[in-house]
Amino acid sequence: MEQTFIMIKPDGVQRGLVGEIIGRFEKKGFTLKGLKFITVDQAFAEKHYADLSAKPFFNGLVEYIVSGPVVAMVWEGKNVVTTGRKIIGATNPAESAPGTIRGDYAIDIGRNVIHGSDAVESARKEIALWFPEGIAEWRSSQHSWIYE
Ligand code: DAT
Ligand code: MG
Repeated sequence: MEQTFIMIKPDGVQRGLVGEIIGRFEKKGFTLKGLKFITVDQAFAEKHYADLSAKPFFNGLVEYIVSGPVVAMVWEGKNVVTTGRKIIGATNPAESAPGTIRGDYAIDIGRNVIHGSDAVESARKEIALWFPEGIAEWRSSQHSWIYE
């Protein structure tokens, strides 16, 4: 089953959105496979966002991610990468549809509350980076009520 890496950024934690965000993924029917509350350092944040290192906003982005604790998660389910990105909404909250997390809870692109992997391959890399110890193996008892 497909997995994605979802991270509630420091602003989401500070603003008390952790329960709301986890609830949206949970109620959709996705399965929580890993979760940690963690403050990362600059080198780690730079690794996570390595693909963006040439961007003019990179330093500000790294500074933001290290500015407080984040909630790092692995969610599992059919098409969870693409659907997770839809639940999150467009990168710039000015363009995120209402009903999406960023559309409902964010205004500035540099304070957009949440991260979600953009492809199955980047999800695999991000899960390995954030959860080197591995993740839980379990199957929800609701499985047959969510999947045909
Ligand atoms: P996403 O988080 O939707 O996958 P991304 O991977 O392109 O978007 O960029 C990572 C983060 O960097 C994004 O959530 C917010 C920040 N960012 C992206 N584009 C930006 C820009 N033009 N100005 C400021 N911050 C930006
Ligand atoms: Mg991205």
